[in-house]
Amino acid sequence: MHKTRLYIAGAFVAPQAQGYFPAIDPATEAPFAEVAAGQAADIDRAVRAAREAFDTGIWSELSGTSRAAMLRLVAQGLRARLAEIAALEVRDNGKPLPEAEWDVGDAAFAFDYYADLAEARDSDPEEPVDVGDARFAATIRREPLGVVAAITPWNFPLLMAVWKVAPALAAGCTIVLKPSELCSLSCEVLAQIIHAAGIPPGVFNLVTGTGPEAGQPLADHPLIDKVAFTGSVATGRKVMMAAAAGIRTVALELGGKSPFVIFADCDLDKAVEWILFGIFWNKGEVCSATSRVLVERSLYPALLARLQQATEAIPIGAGSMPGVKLGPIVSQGQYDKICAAIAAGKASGARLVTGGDRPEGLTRGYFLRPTIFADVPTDSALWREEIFGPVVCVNPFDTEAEAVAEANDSAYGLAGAVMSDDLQRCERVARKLRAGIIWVNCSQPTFTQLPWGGVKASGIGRELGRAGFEAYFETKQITRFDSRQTWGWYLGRDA
Ligand code: TXE
Repeated sequence: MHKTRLYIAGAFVAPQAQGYFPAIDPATEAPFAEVAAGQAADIDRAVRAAREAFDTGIWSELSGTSRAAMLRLVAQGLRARLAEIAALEVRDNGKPLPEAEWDVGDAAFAFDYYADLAEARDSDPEEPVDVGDARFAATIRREPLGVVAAITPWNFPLLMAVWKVAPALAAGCTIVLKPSELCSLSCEVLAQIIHAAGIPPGVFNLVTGTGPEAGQPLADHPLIDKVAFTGSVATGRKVMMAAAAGIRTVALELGGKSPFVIFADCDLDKAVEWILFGIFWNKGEVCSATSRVLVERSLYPALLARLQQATEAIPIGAGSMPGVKLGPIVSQGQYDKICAAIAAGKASGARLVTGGDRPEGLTRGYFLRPTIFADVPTDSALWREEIFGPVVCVNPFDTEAEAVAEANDSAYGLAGAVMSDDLQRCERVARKLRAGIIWVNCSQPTFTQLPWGGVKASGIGRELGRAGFEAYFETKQITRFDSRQTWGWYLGRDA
């Protein structure tokens, strides 16, 4: 069985304590690899390697163009191994193969995109600022902020890592990546590709391991400058507390319970298509999933009927099987968590329209039928808390104002979607929804060029786009006094 390695200071190494845990295929419940269980000592070595690589300037002082050339090699490496990585991701996470292929393609594109931004920065490193006093020449410089700790989740194991690694490396930072213990394997391949691209030792480091044993020591490490985290609110809070102790920059991408407002004037099939994609792609293990659907009352019965029929027709099975649109849940733990949420939902008085149990014939693997609840009490956990699985809540509304108020009545604010043939109405609602990401007449399409992140409990900061690049810089002002001039406050003008 394959045993993964850590990647520290340019070398693939075993964890110091020689510990391993199994990688489980969620479609069969069988172990298929042994994952290196990095611990505090490994984290310390990796952070020190990243610190040294940053401080010596072997990466941060290269031109953006030189960094870009290597990042483009990483993009090429990902494309060359796309089929292999996608298959690995399916085995580790359970997602349908075409969705895993999108992830790898998007990851490669992100390296190319941030290579372009690194290159563009070369021609524009400093911004002159007129301070209104001719004796001074001032500029603003953007400098790479230092050593980054990236702690990432299991739902898009490669892609969520790349959303941090690509812009951080493009900016000139060095990084220690700690992926989720549930899905670590694609990040080992990423390390191999980064190594082959010639990125200097210590610039990128990978330490796999559990949250408490590897994640927490990484978040706590005094030599890091920033923690970039994607995961649960509870762990995000711990990461932020660690950052507070060390006064370090923190970026958090946490969960959501995103609303999708559907008006009665829209095409029924288009609405159903986007509701399905909004909650069932990637098994609903998506932070931006539109898991609360609000439907204008006159369309509500017809929409529910069509949605039920289409949901019951979704092909379920191992992600590697052709035609499958819903794979197994990532792990036993996540499966149990979703089943508990469904049981609590039933007890809350919500109406179970379809799903909520194991599909017939699939006795092994963490398979769950796609689930619809209707008439959900809005004070229930089912309506308010993230489930992170293929479970959607659907409720009716009467007026636009009521829909907006209901949509915004959430602790979260990651995403929101609106659908109507009245585009002016869509624009109105888009502006009123309190979230970082709004989709009009669709749900979920995600572009590397656009900023990604949320408000309220959904997090702090933005990834992707230009904002996701700027997030890895610090701002420095340089104020230059004309030495031919005299300041003259203490020594007098003629001194
Ligand atoms: O998340 P954790 P889990 C939500 C989703 C899911 C729930 C639990 O609702 O059901 O979180 O998932 C690392 N110090 N999301 O338990 O624990 C951990 O090893 C430092 C939403 O997997 O947040 C992993 O690498 N790190 C989400 C990462 O944190 C720690 C994606 C995320 O794991 C740590 C995933 C600690 N003390 C889950 N403890 C999204 N926003 O997309 C754990 N980790």
